[in-house]
Amino acid sequence: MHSFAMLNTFAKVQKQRWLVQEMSRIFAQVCVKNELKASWLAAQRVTNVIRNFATSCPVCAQPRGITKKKELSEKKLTRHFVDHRKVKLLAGAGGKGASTFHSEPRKEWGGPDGGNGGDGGNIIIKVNRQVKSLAQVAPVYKGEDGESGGSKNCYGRNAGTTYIPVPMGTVVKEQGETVADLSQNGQEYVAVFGGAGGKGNRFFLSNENRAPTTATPGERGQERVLQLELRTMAHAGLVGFPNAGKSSLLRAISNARPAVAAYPFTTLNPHVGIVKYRDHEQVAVADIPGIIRGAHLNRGLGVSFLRHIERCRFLLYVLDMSSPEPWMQLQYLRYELDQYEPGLSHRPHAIVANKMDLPGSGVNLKALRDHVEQRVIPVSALTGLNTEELILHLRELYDGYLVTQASM
Ligand SMILES: Nc1nc2c(ncn2[C@@H]2O[C@H](COP(=O)(O)OP(=O)(O)OP(=O)(O)O)[C@@H](O)[C@H]2O)c(=O)[nH]1
Ligand SMILES: [Mg+2]
Repeated sequence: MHSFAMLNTFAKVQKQRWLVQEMSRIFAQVCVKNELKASWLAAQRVTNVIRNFATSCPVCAQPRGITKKKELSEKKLTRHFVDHRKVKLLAGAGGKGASTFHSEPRKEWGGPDGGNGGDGGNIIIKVNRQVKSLAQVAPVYKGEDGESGGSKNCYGRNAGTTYIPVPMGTVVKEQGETVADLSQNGQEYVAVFGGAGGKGNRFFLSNENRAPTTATPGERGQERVLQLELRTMAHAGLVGFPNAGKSSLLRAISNARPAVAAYPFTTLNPHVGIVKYRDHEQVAVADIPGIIRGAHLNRGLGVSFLRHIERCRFLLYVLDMSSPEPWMQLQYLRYELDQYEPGLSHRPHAIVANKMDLPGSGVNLKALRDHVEQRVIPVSALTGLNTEELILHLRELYDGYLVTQASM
C-alpha cells in the first residue's frame, strides 16, 4: 500500500514536470514572436501552482555575468581620498576614589573601605591594511573615562583603549615635527595616555590616621593636537608635467587603471600600480598628479602631492617628447622637487621619454640625449613601444635599492 502511494506521487511529479516543460517551451516561443516579457510573466502566474519545477525563460533572462565592482571616478575618488587630517585627542580621565567606611551590625568602626578609581583610556593610532585613506578619521577623539571606586574596597574598572585606524604610510606630526612613522600593518602609536585613577580613603589608612576621609579625584587624560599625513608607499614614483602621459604609462606597465584624458590635471590623487616579474618579485609604481613650475609655491595642485614622492625609493621622470625642449621640463621638475626637500631630485632615477610615436619626438630625443648624461628610455605609452626596456630598467633600480637596503 505504501509503495503504491509512492509510485502514485512519483507519477504525478513526472506529469507535472512534463507539463511545466511543455508550457515553458510554448511561452518562450510566444516571447520570441511578440517580444513581450509580459506574456512570460502571465505564464509564470499560470504555472505558479506547480512553481517548484518552473524554469526561467531562456529568452528573456537577463545575462548574469560576474558583476565587477564599478571603479570610482577621479572626482568621486577625490572626495573619498583624504591624505591629511588634523585631530584633537583627549584621553580618558581617571575615575575618582571613594571615601566610605565599612559598616555592619555590631561592627561600628569597620574602618575605611573606599576603593581606587579606574584608569582613563588611552588613544592609540593603529595601522590597518584595509583602510585606504584618512577620510574616516574624525576631527576629535575623546577616550573613555575610568570608573569611580566604590565602597567595600571595590576598585573602579579601567577604561578601554580607543583605536584610530589609519592606512599604511601614515606619518604622525606634532607642530610640524614627525613623532611617528607608521609603515607596517598593525603598527601602533600610543598618542595620548589616560589619566590615573584617584585613590580611595582606604589607601590613606595608616597608624597615625585610622579613619582617613581623604579620597583623590582621578587625573585628567593627556590632550594633544596631531596632524596625520598619508604618504604613498611605492618603490617608484612617476614624476612629470600634466599631460606627460604618466597615467598612460602606469596603465601600460601595470594593472592599475588611472583615468587618462587629453587635458591637464586629470589625475587628482596618487594611484599605485604593481609591476609583476617572472620571479614573482613585485615593484610598486605610483602615478603622482602633475607638477608644474611653481608647485612649491602652491601653484597647480601645489606641494600637497610632493609629499607622496618623498617616500618613493627611486623616481621616473616622464617627459613629453612631442613638446619642444623636453630637457627644460626635466630641469623644472628637479627644481620643484629640490625646493620641496633638498636633494630629493638626486634619488636614483631614470628619464622616460614618452610619446615617441608622435612626429618630431625623434629629433627631440637626440637633443635631450645631448643635454643630459643619465640614461634616457624612449617609450610610447599609447602604442606600448619599448615598455619592456622600461620594465627591465625598473627592475635594475629596484635591485639596486635592495642592495643598498641590505648594506645598511
Ligand atoms: N600619442 C601619444 N599620446 C599619449 C602617449 N601617452 C599619453 N598620451 C596622451 O596624452 C594625454 C595625457 O595622458 P595622461 O596619461 O592622462 O597624462 P598624465 O601625465 O597622467 O596627465 P595628468 O594626470 O593631467 O597629470 C592623453 O590624451 C593620452 O592619450 C603616447 O605615448 N603617445
Ligand atoms: Mg594622470
